[in-house]
Amino acid sequence: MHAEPILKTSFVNGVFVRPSGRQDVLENVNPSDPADIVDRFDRADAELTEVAIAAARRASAGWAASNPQLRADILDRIGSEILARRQELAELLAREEGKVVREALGEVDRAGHSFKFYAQEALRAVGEKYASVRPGVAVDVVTQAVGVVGVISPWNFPLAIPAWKIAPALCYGNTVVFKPAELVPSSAWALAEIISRSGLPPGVFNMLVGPGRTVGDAIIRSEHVQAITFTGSEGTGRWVAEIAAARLARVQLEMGGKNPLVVLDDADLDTAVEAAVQGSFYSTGQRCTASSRVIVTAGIHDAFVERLLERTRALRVGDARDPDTDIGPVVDESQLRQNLRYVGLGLEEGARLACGGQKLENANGAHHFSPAVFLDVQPHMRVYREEIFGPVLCVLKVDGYEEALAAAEDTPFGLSAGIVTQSLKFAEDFKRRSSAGMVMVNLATAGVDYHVPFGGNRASSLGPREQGTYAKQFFTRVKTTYQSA
Ligand code: UN1
Repeated sequence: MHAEPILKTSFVNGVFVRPSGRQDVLENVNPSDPADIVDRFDRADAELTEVAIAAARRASAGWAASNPQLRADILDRIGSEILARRQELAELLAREEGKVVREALGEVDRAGHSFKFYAQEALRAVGEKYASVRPGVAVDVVTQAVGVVGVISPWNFPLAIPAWKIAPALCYGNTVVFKPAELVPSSAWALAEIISRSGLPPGVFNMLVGPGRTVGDAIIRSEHVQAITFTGSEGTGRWVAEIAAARLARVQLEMGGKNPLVVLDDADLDTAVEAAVQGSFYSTGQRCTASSRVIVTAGIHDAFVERLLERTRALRVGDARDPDTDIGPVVDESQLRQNLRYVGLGLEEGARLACGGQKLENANGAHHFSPAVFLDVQPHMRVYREEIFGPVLCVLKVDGYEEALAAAEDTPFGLSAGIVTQSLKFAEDFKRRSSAGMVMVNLATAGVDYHVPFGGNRASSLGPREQGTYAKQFFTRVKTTYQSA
């Protein structure tokens, strides 16, 4: 039995708006238990989005000129409350997204720490002074807020990705119109509620729960939104970029990956298996940083595969809130269908399904899917080349390091790449020659720090890096001033 939840709404101009009465209700379903409705939301529409954008616009000049101590205090307060409520927020996150609570706790911490990092950054507004080539002239270079920033975030990190976009946006003096993914509005609402009590002036932060085709579309097309930071699929990213480019708005896109993990003959077997299992299957493989291509040299291939299969078969798939669960449910039915379609495709292409890849029957109707390992994979196969966004790992057997590196590089993506080796020579060479934005040695391809640049190349990312001090490149613009004495 689940109680009928109240109707939640969007946050615009400093208040949670009254329900519209339009009866356009979004039900947030728990993927571990589809009968459990986490929350019900009154969907925002394009009109409310315009109201939010107008509020953000009005608040823009005041916030850009605000005292850095005020910004630091507010961001710190938000971070502190997130960290203080970590257990509760992690359970909510696990309940609406389906990642296990252990991982959700890590995500909540990361969100809290992002706010605290940018609280400090707010106090580090620096400029540069140059000597001019003209006598008697002084040159100053300063950075300033961009204006109104549209934040569009995906369902797989309901709190951390909004945090690492919203915190730097606010830190550098921008105002925000935030649209979370419709699959995970409850963590976003909790974040908005915390932000609503942080002391931010009305209009500086706005959150709209609603569909991409109306709310997202209005944000992307609005001439008053100067910058859009987006994380999601490559297809949607291209759509965002096209519209933004046409009106010359700034964009930052984080999209897909088909990340390689190279395992060399000299690898420590435990490290290799752990990195593969964690990188490929944790978070149900629903991470753009997941390692879905494991490229293994011939000498270690059979031993690695044997241990990998043993470990994979032992993983427990179940309810995200059960402490015994390793892999939570697939987020929804359409993602499950995609996973199953790719498993079918892999078999048609001639790869050998060594374990998993099945929908697991489940009394409560949750979408459980057993982590899959494909062997005898060829580099041209679509199952090996295209992003699936599920726990499906392809093993490619290669002869040696050079062939492994070439295989790792043979992809339209370029987000994360890993290598497991005990050789300093190969580790250094891989770090130098990999064209991925993030390179991992003896670590899983997924799982990153919050205070250093995040992002990739080619079809994975567009625009400046996220996170850390590098985020400033996207969230500020540069002004050069000349003054004659
Ligand atoms: C991580 O692997 O720790 O959408 C972060 C994603 C990424 C975040 C991954 N933007 O999966």
